[in-house]
Amino acid sequence: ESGSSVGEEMDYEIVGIEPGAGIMKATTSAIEEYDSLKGWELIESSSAAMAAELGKAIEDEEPVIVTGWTPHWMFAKYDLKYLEDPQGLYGEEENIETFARDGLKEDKSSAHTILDQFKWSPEDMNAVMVEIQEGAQPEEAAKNWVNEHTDMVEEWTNGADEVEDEEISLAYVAWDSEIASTNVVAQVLMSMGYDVELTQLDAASMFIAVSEGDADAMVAGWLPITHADLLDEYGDTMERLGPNLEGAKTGLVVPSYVEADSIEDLKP
Ligand code: PBE
Repeated sequence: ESGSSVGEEMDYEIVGIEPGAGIMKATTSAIEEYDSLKGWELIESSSAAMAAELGKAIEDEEPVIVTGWTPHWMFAKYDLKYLEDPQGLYGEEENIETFARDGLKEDKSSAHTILDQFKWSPEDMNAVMVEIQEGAQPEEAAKNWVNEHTDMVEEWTNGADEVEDEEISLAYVAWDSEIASTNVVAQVLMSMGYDVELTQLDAASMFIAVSEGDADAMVAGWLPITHADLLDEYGDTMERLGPNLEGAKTGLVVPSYVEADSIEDLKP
């Protein structure tokens, strides 16, 4: 075959996000496990910079490969595909799960009830993400979504009493999906009278904060694969409240014009 390979055109670089994200660990394994990724490099970046690089490459019609996930607004904005992962390193479907610190149920039962009942769909999360991407402040987009979905919010707050002068802290990571979910939950807790503090951390620090009781809860645990190591390490010292979203996914993502369908189609 003549001409440059897809890999060559991409400089054998995968555009990553924040170090510490599960998808960065999975991609490091992928580079070790797939012969087709021999010699490729995973570039540490941030979620925002990754999305910007993807957008720029698409504008220039150049090949690019990023660590991606759904729900994410970039699938609404661009024509993208996941590269097949025959070795299953990124897992199949992921759930996003809610975790509370031990004792939250006794200390702040109303918030605990709401966190336990919080559950929405990828489409719901996507709507909030798209509005933020189009320029709305996260609080504003979350407030709008909450105002337009009173039926769902009623389900989440069912059986929870309004409170006065109570504080609650939520830890999250600056992934677009978690900015959306955490702000929506914050708006609902605020509507019930809570004074909500949001703390932005990296993935491990988020698990540590909840496990040590420095944060009351988080809605950002991706399982069974993405945060499996963190669950292993900190899961015993927190309360697992179960999925708040089903049907999430992570993997290597390319614009649909890239001539590869599987990780195995890339060339070392
Ligand atoms: N993500 C988004 C995270 C979980 C949520 C896929 C970037 C991660 O890889 O840890």
